[in-house]
Amino acid sequence: MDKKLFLGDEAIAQAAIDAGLSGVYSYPGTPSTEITEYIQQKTKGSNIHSRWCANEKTAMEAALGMSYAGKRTLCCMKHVGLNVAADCFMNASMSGINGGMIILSADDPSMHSSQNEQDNRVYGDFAMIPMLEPSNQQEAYDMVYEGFDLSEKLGYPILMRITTRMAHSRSGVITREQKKQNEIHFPADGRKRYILLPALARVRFRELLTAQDIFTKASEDSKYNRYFDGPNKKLGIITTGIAFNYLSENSENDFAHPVLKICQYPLPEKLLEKIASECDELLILEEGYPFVEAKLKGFPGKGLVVHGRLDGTLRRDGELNPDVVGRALGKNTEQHYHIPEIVEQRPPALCKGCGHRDVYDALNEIVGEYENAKVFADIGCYTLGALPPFRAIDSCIDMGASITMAKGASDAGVHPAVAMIGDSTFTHSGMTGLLDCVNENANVTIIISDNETTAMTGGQDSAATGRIESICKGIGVNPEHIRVVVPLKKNYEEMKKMIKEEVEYKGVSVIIPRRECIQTLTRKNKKKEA
Ligand SMILES: Cc1ncc(C[n+]2csc(CCOP(=O)(O)OP(=O)(O)O)c2C)c(N)n1
Ligand code: SF4
Repeated sequence: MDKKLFLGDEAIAQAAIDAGLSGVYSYPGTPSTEITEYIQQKTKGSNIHSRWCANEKTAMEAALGMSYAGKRTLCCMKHVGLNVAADCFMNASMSGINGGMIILSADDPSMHSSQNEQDNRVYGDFAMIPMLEPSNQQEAYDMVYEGFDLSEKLGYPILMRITTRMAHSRSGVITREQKKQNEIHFPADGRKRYILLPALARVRFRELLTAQDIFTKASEDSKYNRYFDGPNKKLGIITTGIAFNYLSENSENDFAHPVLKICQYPLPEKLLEKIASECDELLILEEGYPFVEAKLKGFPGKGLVVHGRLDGTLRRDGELNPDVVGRALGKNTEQHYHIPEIVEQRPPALCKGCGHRDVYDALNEIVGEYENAKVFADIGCYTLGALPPFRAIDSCIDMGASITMAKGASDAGVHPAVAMIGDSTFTHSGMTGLLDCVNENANVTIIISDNETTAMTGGQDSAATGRIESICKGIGVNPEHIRVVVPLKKNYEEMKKMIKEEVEYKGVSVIIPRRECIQTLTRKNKKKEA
C-alpha cells in the first residue's frame, strides 16, 4: 500500500493498471485526456495497449473486442464522445462483456471546454447498465480497482461518470496491490451473446431486463451508497457523486439532516424509500441534470416535496461548488470561488505564429469577395477563428460536421461552401462526410488545416499524420484538386490563389495547409536540447 497525490484522472488510471488492465482505448477530450496519458507514461514498454484511437466509436469497439478475449479494458472519453460511441455503447449492454470493461465518461458541467453540458448518467440509464460516480479521488481509485470485478461478476460493462472537478483536482490516494492480467479466455455462450440478430437480441434484451433487479440489489448493498442519520428530519438531503464533498464542506462534524449519498446506480430504491419516509421534504444535490430529482418527483404515490434544480432551489445549469450548495442549504455563503477578473476577461486566442492564423487571413480575403460565402468550421484550435480579429467561421457543431454541413449548404445553393477542419478531426469523423461529397461531386472546398497533432487537447498523436493526401485520394477526390501549401507569410499570395482557384472549381477540392503546431514543435526542440 502506497499513498500518492493524484488527480482524479490519475487515480483512475493507476487503479486500472493495478487491477490488471490489458488495454485502454480512448480518444482525447477534456477532462478525460490525462487518464490515457498517464497509462501511456507508466506502462511504456509493457504489453498494455494504450495508443490513441481514431475516435470514440473505434475505441469502444476495440475495448469490447479485448473484453471478448477475456481481458480487462478501459475506454475513456469526454461526455460528447459517448454520442459518437453510442451505437456500440447501447449494443454492448445487450451483448454484455467477458473480461471486465469500464467505460469512463468525463462530463463537463459549466462547459469549461465543451459545446454542451450533457449528463451521461442519462446514457447509463438508457442502456440500463450499472453506473459508478465517485465523490472523491480515493473512491475513484477504489471504484475502478473493484469495478472490473463488478463488471465480470455482473457480466455487463460499467459506466463510470466523473465531472471536471473530480478529474482535475488532487487528493491523497491509497493504492492497492498489483493484480495480474487475465489470460485470454472466450465466453462460453459467445455466439448467443455477441451476434445481435433479432431472434438472439430479443433473448438478450429480456436477460438485460431481468438483470435490472440484480443491478439494483448491487446498488443497495454497495459501500458507495450510504445513509447518514441526522437529527433534523424536516429535510433529507440526497447527494450524488462529488456533491457529497460539497455538502461535507458545508457541514460540521455531523450532518444536521439525514443524508443519502448515492455513488452507484441504478438508484438504491430501499435507501430512497427510507429517506423519503423519514423526512418531510428532500433536497437533491447532483452535478449535471436533475437526474435523481426528476425520478423522485414521479416516485409512485408518495407526493414527495422535492427541491433541487427543477424548482429553482439550485440553478438549472452549470456545475456545483461548495458555495452553491451552501446557498441551497439556506446559508449566507460568501463567494469564495469567484473567478478572478483578470482570468475571466482573458479571451482565448490562437498562439502567435500558429499556422491556422495564416490560413484564416488568406481565407477571409477570398471569401470576402463573395456575397453568400459561408465557412463551416469544426472543433479544434482553429475554432478560435470565430473570435476577433478573424471572425472567419459561421458554424461549429460537432466533430466532423464542417464537411457535411458545407455539403448540405452547397446542395441548398450556397457558394462558396467552405469546410475548415483539423487533421485529427478529419480522421475522427470527417472522412465519411468527404465520401458523401465525392459520391455526389458536391461543390465544396475543404480545408484540412494540418498541424500534425491533436493540438486542442494538448498535442496527442494525430491518426492523420502523413496520410491525409492518400486518404483523400483513396476516397476519390481528384488528385488535381488535392493541394498542399505551407501556411507561412512568404506563401501568402500562393495560398490565396489556391483558395480562389479551388473555390471557383465546381466539384470537391481539398486544400491542405501543413505546418506543425508551434507548441508541439517547441516541446520537441526542448526535449532534443535536454
Ligand atoms: C466527440 C468529441 N471528442 C473529443 C472532443 C475533444 N476535442 C476537441 S477538438 C479535438 C481535436 C482537435 O484536433 P485537430 O482537429 O487536429 O485540430 P487542432 O486542435 O490540432 O487544431 C478534440 C479531441 C470533442 N470536442 N468532441
Ligand atoms: S496550440 Fe498549436 S494549433 Fe493550437 S493555437 Fe497554439 S500553435 Fe495553433
